[in-house]
Amino acid sequence: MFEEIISLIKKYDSIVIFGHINPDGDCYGSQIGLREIIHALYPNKKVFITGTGCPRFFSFLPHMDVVSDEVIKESLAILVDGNDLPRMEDKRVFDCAAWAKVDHHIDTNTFTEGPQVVDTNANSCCDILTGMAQELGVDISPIGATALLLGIITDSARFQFVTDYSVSFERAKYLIDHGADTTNINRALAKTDERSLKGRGYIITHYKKSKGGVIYIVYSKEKLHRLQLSANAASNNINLLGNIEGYPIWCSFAEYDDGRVRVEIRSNGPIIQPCAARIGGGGHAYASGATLPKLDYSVIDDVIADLDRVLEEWRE
Ligand SMILES: [Mn+2]
Repeated sequence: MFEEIISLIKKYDSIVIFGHINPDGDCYGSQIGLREIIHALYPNKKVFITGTGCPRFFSFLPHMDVVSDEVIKESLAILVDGNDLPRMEDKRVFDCAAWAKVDHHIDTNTFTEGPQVVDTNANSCCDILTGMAQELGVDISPIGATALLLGIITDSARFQFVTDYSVSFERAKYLIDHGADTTNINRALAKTDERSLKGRGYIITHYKKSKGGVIYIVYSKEKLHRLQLSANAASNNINLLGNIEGYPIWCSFAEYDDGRVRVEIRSNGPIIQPCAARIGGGGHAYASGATLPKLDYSVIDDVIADLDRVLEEWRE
């Protein structure tokens, strides 16, 4: 499964691992985990991770690297947890010498630059990379094991989705046997503060319901400033609107300081990925996102109307 990527890795002394826009635990964990796998196989290769990563885990996992433009140009780029070059956070991914990809998102078949391993049945990209370590007989380091377990735990929201976790649990056991630090992962994930508590209070008391029964919330940047919340932090509260009986679709719209709007859509009923694709986004069947160019309430009404329609068809 990984032969083509491995033979490409062999050809390059320098490798840069790219993660997606709005990096999450799976993206950041995949970057570190893959670097540890490559280091275990080829100790002399230089492997860098680029982007902002997830600072909340920096107390026990590595910081991101500063990579010069010169290094980028001579490096193999490996994309993790994102389906194509434009999805990557560090846009210098376009300047690399060659490309490969490992991902678990719905594949749009637009990535044609090099070998790829895509498994849309995998619960996380870290699941796939753990399978890679096992298949190649890698003795993964405790840092790599912790990073990969972080992605398995966060992308499954701590194994709470309705899906088959049997393979993930086997992989998690392999990682724990290799020294994954579950205590620090759980402490970092449990940590909160008063500001985020107030943010959660806001969404629970201010969400709206569409005619068709879609639950949603819109955050203007003025509102976010008053709440002292970033658009990303607000978007990450989306699942507080989830699993309310009778409301299988929930979504949020959060305006960034630069005026663009982050859209997150979730479902435990109809498949909503095509709705996200229609506004230029994508993701998974039941968890997708997009970015709108500006806060336009008529566009938001259109998105909600589209979701209402999907919901109505599903109910029939
Ligand atoms: Mn992921």
